[in-house]
Amino acid sequence: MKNLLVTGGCGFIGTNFVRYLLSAKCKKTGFNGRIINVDKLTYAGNPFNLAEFEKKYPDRYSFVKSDICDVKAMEGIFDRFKIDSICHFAAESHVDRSIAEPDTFIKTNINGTFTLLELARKNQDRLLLFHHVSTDEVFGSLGNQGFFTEKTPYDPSSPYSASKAASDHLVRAYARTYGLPVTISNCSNNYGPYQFPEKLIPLMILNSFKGKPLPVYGEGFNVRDWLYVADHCRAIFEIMKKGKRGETYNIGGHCEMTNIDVVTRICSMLDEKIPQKNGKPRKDLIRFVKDRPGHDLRYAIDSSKLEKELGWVPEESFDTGLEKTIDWYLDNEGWVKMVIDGEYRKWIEKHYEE
Ligand code: NAD
Ligand code: TDX
Repeated sequence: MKNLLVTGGCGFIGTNFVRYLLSAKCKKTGFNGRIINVDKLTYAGNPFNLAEFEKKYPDRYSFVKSDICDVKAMEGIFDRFKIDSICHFAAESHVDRSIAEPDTFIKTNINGTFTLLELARKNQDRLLLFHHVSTDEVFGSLGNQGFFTEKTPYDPSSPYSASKAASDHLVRAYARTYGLPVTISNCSNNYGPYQFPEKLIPLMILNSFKGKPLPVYGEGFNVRDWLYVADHCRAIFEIMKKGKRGETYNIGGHCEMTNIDVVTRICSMLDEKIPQKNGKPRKDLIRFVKDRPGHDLRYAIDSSKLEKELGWVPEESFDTGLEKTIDWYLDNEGWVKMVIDGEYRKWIEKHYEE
């Protein structure tokens, strides 16, 4: 992989992935190619996350602001950078937004993936890999028992998960029909640094830190299988290097928790670190609010294929990962202010108008 196109690299997982590949730790993995990060910079994309790398590694990292749905622009990028491999993160990713306004989910997640697949097909002579980053939400909801395996039938519940399911099907179809070298990963809920504070864990960390209400949907009994983002990034790169072409791999942390347990754990960790001035426990801030429509009850991943075939196991437990995450949000007030105020958006408009 000499010229790796990373889409959506200014979002949460994409940022962590690029940082992982360019970090000293990753030297061991043998990646010494160039990363071309293409991101539209939606509300969820922050170019400052990786800005330092443009200066630090001008030969190894380039950023291009572009919409993956823009065929002409993407064609130019494939030609200019001689793209030979792709790791596709770019997506609209928030379930609640997909319920309120599904339109962009269909455009980016389905049409955007289609655009990339077509360009990959046109450049197939030099294409080594198209890795598609997807989610466990494509499988729909589990009852109280069982796990999602790679063979579980798709049964998506939200416009978001339906759009991701459609993109997974397209990727698989391009492998079968055109022989495109693809791998797909379906991962459970991620948490960690740089996650936009609309998602459960960063929202609860920041609200509880400020003494604001903590909105828990329904009764808080829905279960998610949490994975620290660095473990996800490592899994993706292992699959890219060693995964069998045409195959799907589930990625999960063996870490099922009810939402109410997650929120309570965040409250108690923060109470231990920085007690509230009024002396009250932060769990008193929890408010049970109207449930999400079509709210999947439970997700749980069986990642034994990845573990057995590629030797990957998660390094972080929920407690160690959560502690790192809380510390990151407390230590990075500037980043939090920047994304909440949206101040940097003015900079983006000015900078990219030229
Ligand atoms: P995110 O919302 O934080 O980041 C998405 C990035 O994509 C942003 O930088 C955004 O600007 C960019 N983007 C959006 N539309 C674009 C377009 N049309 N063209 C170019 N760039 C565009 O999302 P995330 O949480 O980092 O998720 C990344 C990928 O991982 C997604 O495909 C998501 O479905 C998948 N995933 C996420 C999780 C999770 O828990 N967050 C779990 C499993 C899989
Ligand atoms: O305020 C909240 N209160 C609440 O109870 C929010 C934001 C969420 N929730 C619940 C809904 C879910 O059961 O917490 C759980 C997690 O919610 P999100 O953080 O919105 O994540 P989820 O809907 O599970 O989807 C996430 O994981 C899979 C990512 O957003 C997806 O991109 C990924 O594919």
